[in-house]
Amino acid sequence: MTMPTELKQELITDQDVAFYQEHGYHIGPQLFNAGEVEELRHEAIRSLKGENDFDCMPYFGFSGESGFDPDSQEVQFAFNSWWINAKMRALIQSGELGYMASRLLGSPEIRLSLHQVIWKSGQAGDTAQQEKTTVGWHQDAAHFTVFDSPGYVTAWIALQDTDTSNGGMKVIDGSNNWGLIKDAATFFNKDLDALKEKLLPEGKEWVEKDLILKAGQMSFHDGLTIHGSRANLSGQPRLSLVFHMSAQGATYNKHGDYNPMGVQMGPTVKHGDPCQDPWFPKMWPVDNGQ
Ligand SMILES: O=C(O)CCC(=O)C(=O)O
Repeated sequence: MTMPTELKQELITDQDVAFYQEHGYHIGPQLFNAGEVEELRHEAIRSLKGENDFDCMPYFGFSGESGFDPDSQEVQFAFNSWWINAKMRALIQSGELGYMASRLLGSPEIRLSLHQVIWKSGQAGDTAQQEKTTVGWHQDAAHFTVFDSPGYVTAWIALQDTDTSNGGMKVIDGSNNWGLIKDAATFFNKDLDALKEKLLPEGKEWVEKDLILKAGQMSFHDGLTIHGSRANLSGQPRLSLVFHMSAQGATYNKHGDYNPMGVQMGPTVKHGDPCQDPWFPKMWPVDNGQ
């Protein structure tokens, strides 16, 4: 796909890239209008239910296995719904996400590592129930050690206005420059205070930034940026699309921690094999376009 220079400049500027490198996050454009957000919500919910546009089976780990329950007070996921959903595939191939990721990571090629639909329920309940939707402070790269990658960036697309009232994302300013922290694969640990104590390196400052987004807008955070989110107390679900993308050169790491993403490489994978199509689709350049 060829993307006109004006469109590229509209999507992301040199200042945005410099900010990202220093702070570890970027508030991106509102790429989708109200009608498109409605469509994406519809397709996201179809994905959570395991509804299939193609002949393959859903990637394991989607809520449909136990039945998507909109009233559940647990966070619910559809992992790699691009396998089964035409709209999610189109997003991966559209070029915009991949282009912005290539600028942020300074990488000529970008591949998808993992895609998630995340449903964070918003039912009021007792405090213990509400805290079930807390996402622990973690680094994405710590969850992805099954690969050796020069870098990761995650695009997080809000499918409703999102702020602290509905459990919006928070990042720790500048933590992208603290390196890979030991035992930081802590998405499912809900004790935010204990995690802060564990993950904060000596001599560093913990500054939380809220990623406040309009419906259809996206944020980006680096694979090394510590991030998490508090409970959704809004009474309405918080729905988002997440694309974890890798810089050029990611390979399988047999010494990494178990992750179903590694299983995608198949039973004959060898240490050092490249992550490639079809499991890790190229998001930039698209059709050799620049
Ligand atoms: O949606 C959330 O609250 C957390 C998502 C997350 O950890 C991520 O996008 O990397």
